[in-house]
Amino acid sequence: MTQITTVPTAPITGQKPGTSGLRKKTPVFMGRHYLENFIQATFDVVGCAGKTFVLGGDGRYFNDRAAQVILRMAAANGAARVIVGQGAILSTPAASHLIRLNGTDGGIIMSASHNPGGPEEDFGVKFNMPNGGPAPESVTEAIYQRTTVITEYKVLEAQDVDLARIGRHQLGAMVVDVVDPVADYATLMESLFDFPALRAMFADGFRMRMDSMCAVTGPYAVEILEKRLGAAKGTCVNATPLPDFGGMHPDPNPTWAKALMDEMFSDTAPDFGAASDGDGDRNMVVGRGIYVSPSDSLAVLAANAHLAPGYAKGLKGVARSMPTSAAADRVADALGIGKYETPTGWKFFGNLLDAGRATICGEESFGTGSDHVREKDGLWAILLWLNILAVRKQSVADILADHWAKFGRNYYSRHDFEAIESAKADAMMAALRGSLAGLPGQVVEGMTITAADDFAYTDPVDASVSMKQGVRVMFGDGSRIVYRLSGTGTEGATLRVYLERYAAGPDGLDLDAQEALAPVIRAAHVLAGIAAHTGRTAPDVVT
Ligand code: VG1
Ligand code: CO
Repeated sequence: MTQITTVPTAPITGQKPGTSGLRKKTPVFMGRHYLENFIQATFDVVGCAGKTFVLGGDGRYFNDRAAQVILRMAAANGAARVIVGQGAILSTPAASHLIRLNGTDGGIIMSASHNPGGPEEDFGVKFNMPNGGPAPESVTEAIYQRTTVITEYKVLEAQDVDLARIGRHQLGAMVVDVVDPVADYATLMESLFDFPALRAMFADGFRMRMDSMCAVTGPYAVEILEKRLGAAKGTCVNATPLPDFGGMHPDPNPTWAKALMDEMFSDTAPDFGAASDGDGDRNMVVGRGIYVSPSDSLAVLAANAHLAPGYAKGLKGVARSMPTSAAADRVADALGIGKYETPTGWKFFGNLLDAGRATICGEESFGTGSDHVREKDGLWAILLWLNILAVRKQSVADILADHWAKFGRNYYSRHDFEAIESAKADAMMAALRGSLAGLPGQVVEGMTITAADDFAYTDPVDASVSMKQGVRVMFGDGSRIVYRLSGTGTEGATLRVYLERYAAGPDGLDLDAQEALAPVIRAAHVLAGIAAHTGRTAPDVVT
């Protein structure tokens, strides 16, 4: 007979989920009662008795042991059934799909996404709702409140479940179904994209490099690209997930995916390059000799999605996070479909997708996705690009040039200033917020400020309000600067400065983004007093 133990505990400060779940240094998560408190608080808020959940993670250090703890706690709290990816592995989009496919009551995803992993790096946990999407602020806030008053948690006294063995297991009265992490997801992709056309393209010699950054998409990419689509062996690199991501920073951007960038800009570059992040929800796409900014990628995907079978009927609407460039808005206007501007974080797209208002969503932070799941989806975006390339039979560079010629170009860049002392970053943001009222009418770098505010969002579906989502400064020529502090970091503060400038064309469409944005970048430093407040004169990461 297995026994349920009730363990006395006390609140641990700081268990407040950020942009995407609770993320902390791994040793913090492994500390006494830390994981247990957060999981019990989650079950207390969302309910557990009689329910079915999905469980999986990106395979980072502590993923396997955390899964066993969560399973024992789910069993002790009366869950009926948990569906777990083999080895406790599921990419975030695959977890979202399994939650929906099986009509479950939600899921727990173990990941700190693009943050490095390992004994001294980052770990994270988040709860996703029955729709497959990240819990909205009302739920994460309730979970946080619960962590501040928790007095006990329940856990089953039992041995580990053998998560290596696919099939049905029993944990006390709870059923544990261990499933292939890839199969259902691959089937979903096959239902959306023209696999025969993609197979033909690869058979014709199309070459690609897919860099999974030693993170979770490796097995998904090998199965779909190499096995089902016939891409050459070796197309997928860094395809074995490692607990510390091979010491890499699994963030698919030009800085951290430098090897891919170097390859794509070399003489031997293949036709197409792509990378994905720790948990598989982000993507970077690169053409031969050309980088595609995520904001442009969203716009190109929106403009061409109808070329893929899953979107042949057209899109209902396009949604982007506020800091993402307005390039997608121009496509929505041209298509005569809805456009939405939400706060940063995928949880804000859920209602729009559920309500059928938006079909495709995207963020400047290398996140794109659609209503096929309720998370952003790295491989989905890569496959949609491949489908578009297969139909249009043009290079990435030509597709971008055509797009800019038609819609104009929103030059865009994000500058990150990492590991700033929190007090200094907070002081800078406070001063900036205090200065907003006086900004309109001022001229900086020859550009007149027309509006300045702190972005607030009212959800058009449930009317929930989210305040203080980022400071925006808008200029008469359509340029824009956005400032916000990251909500996913685990060390100090990261200041994100988002820079945008519109060029209508036909001239001036092929400048280097940093050059085109130079006056906006200078204005951003002047207006916020970045150096005076933080001592930083140059960003750590430029995307
Ligand atoms: C960042 C990105 C945001 C993204 C979030 C989660 O958040 O800016 O767009 O949704 O990460 O992505 P922040 O608060 O650090 O700016 V993932 O792939 O880490 O789940
Ligand atoms: Co991610």
